[in-house]
Amino acid sequence: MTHTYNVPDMSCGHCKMHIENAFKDWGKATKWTVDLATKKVTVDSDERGEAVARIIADVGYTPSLV
Ligand SMILES: [Cu+2]
Repeated sequence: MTHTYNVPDMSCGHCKMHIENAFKDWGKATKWTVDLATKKVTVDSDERGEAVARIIADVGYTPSLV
């Protein structure tokens, strides 16, 4: 299942790397894309949307459903 979130408070390459690393460490997503231009994070995972959102929130950003 694909989950997409708006993350308006990510602003630079550091933010992108931070979130990408969080999903890498999580190990429950098969694919993730962090797009700074559109401020969207798209994640393929069988986990619930809340779990995906929590990964983003835990590294300091504010996800909201698209
Ligand atoms: Cu940043």
